[in-house]
Amino acid sequence: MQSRNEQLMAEAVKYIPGGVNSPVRAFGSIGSCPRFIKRADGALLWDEDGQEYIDMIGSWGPMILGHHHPKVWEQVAKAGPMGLSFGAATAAEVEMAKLVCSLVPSVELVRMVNSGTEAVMSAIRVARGYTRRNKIIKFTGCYHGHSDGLLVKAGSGVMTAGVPDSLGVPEGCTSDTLSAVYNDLESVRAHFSRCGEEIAAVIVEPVAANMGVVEPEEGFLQGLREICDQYDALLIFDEVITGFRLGIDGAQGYYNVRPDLTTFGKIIGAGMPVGAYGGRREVMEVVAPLGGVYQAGTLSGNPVAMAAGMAQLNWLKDHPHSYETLNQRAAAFFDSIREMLTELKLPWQVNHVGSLGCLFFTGQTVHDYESAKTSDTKAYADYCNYMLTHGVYLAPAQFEAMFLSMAHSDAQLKQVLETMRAYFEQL
Ligand code: HOZ
Repeated sequence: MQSRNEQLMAEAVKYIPGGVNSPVRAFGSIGSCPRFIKRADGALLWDEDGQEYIDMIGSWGPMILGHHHPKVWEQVAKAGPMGLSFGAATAAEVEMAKLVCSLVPSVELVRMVNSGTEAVMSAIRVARGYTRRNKIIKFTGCYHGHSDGLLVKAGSGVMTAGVPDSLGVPEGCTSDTLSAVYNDLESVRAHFSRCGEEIAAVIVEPVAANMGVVEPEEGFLQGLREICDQYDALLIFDEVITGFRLGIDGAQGYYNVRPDLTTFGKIIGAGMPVGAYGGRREVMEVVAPLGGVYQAGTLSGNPVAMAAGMAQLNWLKDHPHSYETLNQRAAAFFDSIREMLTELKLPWQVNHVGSLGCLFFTGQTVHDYESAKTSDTKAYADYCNYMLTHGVYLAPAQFEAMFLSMAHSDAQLKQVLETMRAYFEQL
């Protein structure tokens, strides 16, 4: 007999391409049936079959306080009845912008949008408009959403599906996108030596988290800053994943490097569809209606999304030690996986930065896209299916991260470790 998840998938494929609204959700790379999630609370999820999971994804990052946080929910419940969308200016947007600018020192002006993809697409346009240059550098394996110009050697879903670049993206859209190697400043310098005066910006995930998790090596982010300064190009940090996660001031605070522009994603809306881009006043002043770079959106700064996001950001601001606790707990968790692998003589790699981490099924250290690709994705699929069947909800793809939240208890993390151990021991 089919499970409810299977029944739903059978129905979904009739009406939705591949049955899902985002490819990674299809569970294709692990050869399994998607879990249709019915409800979530704290660090737990329940699917339509009633199976309970410890959630190690957290909606791909934004649920840093866990699901259904009372403070967030209280504000959403207040904002909803006042109106779902006005397509007009609201006090909440002003408050949100003020809050983001006060929390992230490099951001002096900020514009709300509806997703990380939109934020990055807009930030690139701003960088081009400000510098009057066209080329951008991105890093192989870094994912910046699915806008045309950035679907070049993107990581994540594209990497998992084995699609190097997307169909439907005309060459003209990507001809100004140059690829460099993550953690390799020479590969960046080579582009600048060839055509530095044409390069508008370098965009980077300060911690790469869409080819699995890859930490920037010492001096890498600082080196990017120096090269950009040398050539009057802008440095864009895509903090869709790291923003308000590694700390209240994101990766730029964690590594003490100040970008010109920053993009944020769903964490700014506590899981509601929100993104934002912001940066130096002088640069952001090119955005319409102040300047000549057009960017717009009826739903941008949506009142309910702003209420949810502000509740989460205010909570984080009012609990400055919460990051320390989360990062310490995460360090202990990822260290335990490493120790377990050593004890069981398994050669795999654990990469982590703060509450982001991942397990690569490779014996090589992973520091860029090429080394990430040495991971055995079949081994990951087997492991992931075991974990799912035993109540741990992991990303259904090797090249994604685990996201710990402040709602994960020691007992829940211990349970995840015990489930991993049970899997490793039966290999
Ligand atoms: N790599 C994406 C999160 N950064 C996966 C989520 C999705 O594409 O739906």
